[in-house]
Amino acid sequence: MLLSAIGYALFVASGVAYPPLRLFGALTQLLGIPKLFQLVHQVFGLGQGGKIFAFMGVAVLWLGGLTLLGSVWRGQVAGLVACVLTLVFAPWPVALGYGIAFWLLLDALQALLGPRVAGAVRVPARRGEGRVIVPPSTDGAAVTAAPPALPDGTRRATTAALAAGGALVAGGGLTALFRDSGGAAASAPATITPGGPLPFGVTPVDQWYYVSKNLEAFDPTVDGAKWRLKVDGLVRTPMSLSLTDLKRFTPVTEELTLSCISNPVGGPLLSNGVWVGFRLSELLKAAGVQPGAKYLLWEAADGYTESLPLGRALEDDVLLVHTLNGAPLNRKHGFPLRVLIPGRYGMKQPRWLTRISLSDRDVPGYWVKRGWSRTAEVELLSRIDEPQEVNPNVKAGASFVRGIAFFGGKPVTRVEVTVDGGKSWRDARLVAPRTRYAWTPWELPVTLTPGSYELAVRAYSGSTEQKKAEKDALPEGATGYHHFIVNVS
Ligand SMILES: Nc1nc2c(c(=O)[nH]1)N[C@H]1C(S)=C(S)[C@@H](COP(=O)(O)O)O[C@H]1N2
Ligand SMILES: [Mo]
Repeated sequence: MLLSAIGYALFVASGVAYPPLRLFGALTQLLGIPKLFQLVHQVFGLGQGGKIFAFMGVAVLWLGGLTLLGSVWRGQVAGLVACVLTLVFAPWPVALGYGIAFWLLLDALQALLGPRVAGAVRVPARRGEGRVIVPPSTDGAAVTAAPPALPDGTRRATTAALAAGGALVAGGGLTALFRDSGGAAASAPATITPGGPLPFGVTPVDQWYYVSKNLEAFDPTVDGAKWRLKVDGLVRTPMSLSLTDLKRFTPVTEELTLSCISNPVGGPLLSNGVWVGFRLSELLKAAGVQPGAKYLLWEAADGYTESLPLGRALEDDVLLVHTLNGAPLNRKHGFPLRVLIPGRYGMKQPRWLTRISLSDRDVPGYWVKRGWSRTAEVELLSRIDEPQEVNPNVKAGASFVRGIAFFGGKPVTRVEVTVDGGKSWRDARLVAPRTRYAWTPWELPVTLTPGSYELAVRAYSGSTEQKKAEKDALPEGATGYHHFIVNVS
């Protein structure tokens, strides 16, 4: 426990690798594997649930593992084992440091517990011999549980350590859960009372969807005064820009919808906002692109990486933004600077941006390495928001079917709705989006008499039809029609 706390302090203070977080990183890497990803999302839903579970698992493994080690072996041996185990997911100096620290701490602890217990410290060796008479299938945990071998002091110390560890993990989990319930509420689609106000305009910041590779508590907190944006690689003038330096670029305001590639059909992981920032092309012009540069590589304060072909990066619509809906970006959504690339899913657009580097070759980004799309181009989508899929019991009477459609930077030109499971389709009325990058709201007045109706929606962009084939989000983004049954009474 103490060691974990010191290790964590070291990590926060000076960025020394923290084994539990490394382990968590390895685990999320595993969670990116398609099958596991689907499974976790089936069990935990779309929110941060799976990640919290993984993190709690890691905390239990780490604290429980150390406690177990400490109770089975004495100082040196336990330190050695801890070191070897830590080596699996942390660099060797860190593992060695943890091994030695663990050994010293254990010895100190055992000395502190007094002579009676110090005697008990020898017990593990005896238990080691005793293991011969233990059935071969019995592992270390069972051995620890064998009461006669453990004098009271050790048992009490072990129990206390386990209890403290458990309490800490439970506490951490609970805070994480509370944070998450806030986040989940925030990412749910805005509630619609039939005939009431619609979420068709700009999504308020506190209702913006949130997705992060990090547990929310570990999202970076950037100090605006110390923050710098580095521009380097194949540029003529490498730069290091402060927040005030950014003011020299021409301000641009844009309404733009952002959508997560892992959003399922009809899902809540997209929001619409008004952003203020400046054009990336203006910054690149100031830095001067060297011949040979082919890719732009992004880096963010949380270690997130992404890349973009330079040709796309130089187009006028790629923005670096610092303001959402009239206020500076908050921590959650990327303070102080984030990237906007119309037509691509959120994963292509780092928050907490720290570095732009021009390169002659592509380096696959964080999620690309984990099996997600390299280009992440937004699929044409449409969603029914009223009636709500989660609350499909509707009172009879004059009503509307309403929703949104979206195709990145391309216009939505037609939306069709069916209330009879696809036997007949009707044109919905499109509400003109304020900019070409924002979602297109639509509505269809319908009068539903009591009965059961199968609703579905599909959108068009010119001659491009929304894909009907139902595909999971991984790896290229979900496709298929949003459809569900409503009961009218
Ligand atoms: N630095 C960083 N940027 C990131 C991510 C991240 O984990 N770290 N997640 C990406 C993903 S997958 C999405 S969908 C969007 C989500 O942005 P939001 O939570 O502000 O809506 O941020 C993107 N940018
Ligand atoms: Mo995402």
